[in-house]
Amino acid sequence: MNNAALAQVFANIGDLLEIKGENKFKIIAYRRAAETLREHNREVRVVWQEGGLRAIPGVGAAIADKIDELLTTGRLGFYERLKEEIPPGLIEVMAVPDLGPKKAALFWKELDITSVPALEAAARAGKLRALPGMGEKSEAKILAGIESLARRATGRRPLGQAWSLAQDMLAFLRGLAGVEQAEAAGSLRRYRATIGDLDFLAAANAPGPIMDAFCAHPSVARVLGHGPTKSSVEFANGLQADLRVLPQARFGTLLQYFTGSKDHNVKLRELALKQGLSLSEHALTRADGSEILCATEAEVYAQLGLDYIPPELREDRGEIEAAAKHALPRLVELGDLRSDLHAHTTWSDGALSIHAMALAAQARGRVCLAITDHSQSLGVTGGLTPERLREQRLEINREHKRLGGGFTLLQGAEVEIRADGRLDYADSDLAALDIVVASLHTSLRQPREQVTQRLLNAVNNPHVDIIGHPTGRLFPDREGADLALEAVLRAAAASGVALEINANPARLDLDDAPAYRALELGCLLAINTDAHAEANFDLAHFGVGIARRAWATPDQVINTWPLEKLRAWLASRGPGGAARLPVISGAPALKKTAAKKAAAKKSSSKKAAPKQVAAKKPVAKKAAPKRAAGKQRPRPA
Ligand code: DGT
Ligand code: CA
Ligand code: CA
Ligand code: ZN
Repeated sequence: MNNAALAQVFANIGDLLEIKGENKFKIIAYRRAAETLREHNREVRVVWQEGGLRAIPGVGAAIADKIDELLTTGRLGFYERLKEEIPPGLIEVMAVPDLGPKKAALFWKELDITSVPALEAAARAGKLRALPGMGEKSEAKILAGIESLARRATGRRPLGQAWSLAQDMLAFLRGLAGVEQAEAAGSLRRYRATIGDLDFLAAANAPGPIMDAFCAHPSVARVLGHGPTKSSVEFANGLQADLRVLPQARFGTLLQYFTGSKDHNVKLRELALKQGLSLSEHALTRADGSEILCATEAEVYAQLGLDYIPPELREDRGEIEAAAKHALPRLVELGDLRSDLHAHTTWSDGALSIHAMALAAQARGRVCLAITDHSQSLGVTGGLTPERLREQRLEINREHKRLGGGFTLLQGAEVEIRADGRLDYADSDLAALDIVVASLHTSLRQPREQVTQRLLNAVNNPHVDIIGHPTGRLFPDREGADLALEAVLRAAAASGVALEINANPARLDLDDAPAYRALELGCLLAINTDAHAEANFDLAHFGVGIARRAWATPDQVINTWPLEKLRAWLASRGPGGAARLPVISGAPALKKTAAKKAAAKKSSSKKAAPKQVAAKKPVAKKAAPKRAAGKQRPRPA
């Protein structure tokens, strides 16, 4: 069993327990284990053989025993018994968008529905609408959900699902005798949020043995084609992969060609033709048939008179024109990230203490972490009441001191944008926080106008600094809210709120296109991991990849800012922001200013309607975070 298969068992257990109505902490523990196993950067089987299961974060005794049983016997008694109790087909039923465990259990108990086809038949026959809490509308929604499920089944995989498989295979290829270089190309290298198939490339003089080894790899379920320089395989999870091998001297053109995108390649080939060169994966060929070999991609682009174009930009959105004019932006890089401004701890649904999360962020080179646990109305996550929030502040201040001067802990919250459009905390509570992330998690299926208005309320609330995962989409089975995104982006540009690119590959939200548009309109971005466990901090590169696809430069991403700049920006926000005092540097977890608090007190008698707050918001002069670079960048085609 590979990591993905192991993870799936625990995810399924979580789902089955939820249908059963088990204790939520137990359910969270299994889901967390599933996530940890899926993201773990080593093969769990190998870790198990070394006897190191318990050292994997989030793997306690109960989970370790179950992994041991699975890897020893290929089965898990606990899981088998659970499947006898709860029909496993309900897991698929739950995968229908907007169908939770409660509905799945209801359909099962009332109508004996244990599969998606049975559910579809019942919906078409109009049998669901009579059940408690159901109606014609919800029945129609379920049919639409089943349809979108079918579309996805044939379609693309989330990047995160393909990533670890790709890394395993790359390590394997790089370890083969005769392989001088191996890379994963295609959409994965370009950091598209979803992946059609994997494309592996290797540099070697004798391709035969490499093809054989690739096709015989233990995670390969089926060989679709096995040729002299090209093979195609399918993995157990249905994902397919191609491998191509050419000598090292030709690796540059090979890598360029199979990184794509197709549109980028077509335009590049046209450019080559204008210069009398034909571009293929083998070489650049002159009219007389002589070849120019390129061992690196940089040589390919240089031969055509272009600056090197990073893979994330290769979508024919103006990057070739910009490269010709030496006007490509300096894209944000992983190493630019100084802070992570969205993370959870055991205070709500995270796996680790504040201290442990701070150390984990610090170990990855961050100098600042915002603790943003969930707010009170999100019951399943153990969201914090205002009282608990105030208690948490004491611990954050303590931990901040304990960490010494080199690392800053901020107290924030991921405040729920409730179904009624109000935020989940009173303004006075928000004002006491260093940073506020506002997110949608519930009622995502509200009509467009209503759900858009909720987001606008948050964007316009002067206490909100970041909109978390703005559309709320979740791979593989929850589409984002039906937002009037352009209106939201424009409002964000006006209010100065930053829009998150949530780096978790289950989200990648905003995605590249809306993030590009956001930057065009003058918005700021935040790249956050939304970490719930130590390993989640390693997901930051996914968010950076999406930001790079959006042509983001470091100054447009608030996480790259030096701490003083970030603090000044945070301080400049909020009611009366422009009037606030300078921040005292080196102070423990900063509090929002007295000015901000006073304004909050004035405006809020217990959760004032957000629209009123918005209307009162002064047109505060923002700390000029705005983009010069972005405005100069070439426009997309
Ligand atoms: P995917 O797999 O759908 O997520 O997207 P890609 O970009 O990985 O596409 P894929 O796997 O079909 O092909 C890999 C790259 O190979 C693609 O980005 C560009 C190149 N390529 C494939 N087909 C063509 C083609 O017909 N013409 C040109 N110029 N390039 C192609
Ligand atoms: Ca591909
Ligand atoms: Ca392919
Ligand atoms: Zn979160």
